[in-house]
Amino acid sequence: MMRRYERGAIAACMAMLAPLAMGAGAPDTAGASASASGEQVYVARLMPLNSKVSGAEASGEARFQVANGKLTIRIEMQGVPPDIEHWQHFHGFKNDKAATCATDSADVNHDGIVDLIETGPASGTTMVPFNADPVAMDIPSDTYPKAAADGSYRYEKTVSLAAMRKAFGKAFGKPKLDLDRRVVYIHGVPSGTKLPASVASLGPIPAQVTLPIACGKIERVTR
Ligand SMILES: [Cu+2]
Repeated sequence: MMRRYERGAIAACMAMLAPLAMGAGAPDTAGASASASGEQVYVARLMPLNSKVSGAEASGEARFQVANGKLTIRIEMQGVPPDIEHWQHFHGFKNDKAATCATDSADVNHDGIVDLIETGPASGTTMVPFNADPVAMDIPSDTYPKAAADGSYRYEKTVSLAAMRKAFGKAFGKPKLDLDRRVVYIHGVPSGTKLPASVASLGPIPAQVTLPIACGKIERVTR
């Protein structure tokens, strides 16, 4: 008697909940490609830019792993100007526009160099720094990685995803990082590098520091 009553009640409940469950199913489906742990991986393959100026064919990979409430950023570069610090960030747009890497055609003043400002139309603005403390969102800092004498470096940092989203939201109006709409830029040629006066930079920062030397579009990797 009791058992039958319970079964009936459960069936009625399920019938009532069915439309709700279907409605709630949509976001679940969208996240279905993530693995059981909820891990998401994004990769950007970095290709050289301005190699005529840098004298280096900078290339490498940036990898972003989202898992267990953390974001781990790993960047490995080769062929970059050695023994100097290299600014590195993801760049993007505040709206939903997807950023792409600037190409030679972005050199609108035809000085033979695609400077940071000229990357803007394709790549948007400088967003998150990959330095000692990405969450602090301090773009001008001296805590970016320094390349070894062989022109390589490796960077790895794990941050709280919640803290990163909060800082990002404060700076750009919404907390979603939207990694697959961003590009990664590596910057920097030696301070003594002669550049035309037409090469623009970020405020008072020397153009040698912000000169883009590699770029890669971040893409979601299906696992
Ligand atoms: Cu940058």
